[in-house]
Amino acid sequence: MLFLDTIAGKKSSQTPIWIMRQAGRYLQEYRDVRATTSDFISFCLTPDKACEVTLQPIRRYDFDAAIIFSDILIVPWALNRDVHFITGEGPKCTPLGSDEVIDHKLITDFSSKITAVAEAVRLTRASLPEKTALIGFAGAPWTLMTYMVEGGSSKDYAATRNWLWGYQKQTDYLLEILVETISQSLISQANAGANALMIFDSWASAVPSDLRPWIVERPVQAIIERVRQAGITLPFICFPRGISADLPRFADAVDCQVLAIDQGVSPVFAAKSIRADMVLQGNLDPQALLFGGDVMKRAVDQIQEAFLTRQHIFNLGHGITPPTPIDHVAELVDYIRR
Ligand code: 1CP
Repeated sequence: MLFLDTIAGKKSSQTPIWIMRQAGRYLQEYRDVRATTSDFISFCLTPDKACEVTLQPIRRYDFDAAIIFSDILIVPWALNRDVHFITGEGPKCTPLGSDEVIDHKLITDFSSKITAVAEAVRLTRASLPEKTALIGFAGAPWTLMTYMVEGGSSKDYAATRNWLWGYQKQTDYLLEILVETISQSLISQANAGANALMIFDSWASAVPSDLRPWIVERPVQAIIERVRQAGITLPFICFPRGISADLPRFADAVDCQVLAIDQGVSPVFAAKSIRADMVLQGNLDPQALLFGGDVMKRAVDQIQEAFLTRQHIFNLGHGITPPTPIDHVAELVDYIRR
């Protein structure tokens, strides 16, 4: 597998490529399968449908890696938060109160609620070409905490940031529960056949820089240690989105093999400042892919030039957006493999 070989440090003339949110609404075939189940959580927890939409972008573009179709909010859902998705508005749930206690039984029974995800991983691994890696994933504790505390998406994460200053014990309590349940989720995906594990900290930028060791770095490192204790040796990909100048410190504190970087970071800075053994993944602006053509190709050239002397996995800096023309994705893949 070019994807795993690159992570293992093998040199190749080819750069592996996959794109975040490669299964999703920009594909007509995704929209067709998605239309068969109105409730998004039920859709994620139907193994044959999750498997089918995971395979769709691989059939079309032969990416070097597939990412299992699921959602980071399956973890809070499995903790009995009333997570539901409202079309056009995104995820919603009842905000978690700072004095609320999470029933310990939910943690001990956690794995039994997410067996459908493991089944989807098993089915998908069995259907993928041998050369294509399968990525299992979870949200990071902080990013999941923002949805649980805010009750959905947020612009400024004010309620969750209030916890960091006013409810530090409660923050530690919640982060600990999330470390345990996220670890269980990743362990079950690994045991079902995933080839790498990715942790999405999409809203890491909302944590003040000086608090990131506590809120961003340590909980993610705790998950990696917990998964390693279970005997799992798969590579980890971490995506602490938007922390820019703090990336080198994150890389020193977290024992992952791949660091995914967003388009807010200069590839030249990343290549120079992040520990040399870290594989870097990213970081084309999704809007450049939306435009395609020479504008996109020039941006790709700059990224590839910056990472010439480093192990690199090509990706976007964040997920592909629904209006992106499918031809532009083919153009990008062809250009990377030229
Ligand atoms: O009905 C639909 O099709 C809803 C759109 C959608 C999709 C396609 C959602 C709702 N989730 C997903 C799948 C998904 N989510 C995947 C698998 C698909 C793939 O990557 O190919 C993955 C990896 C995620 C991860 C995810 N979900 C993240 C982390 C990555 C990122 O983009 O930053 C986050 C933050 C979510 C939350 C989420 N899921 C969906 C919505 C609308 C949101 C809210 C986003 C927000 O708060 O702005």
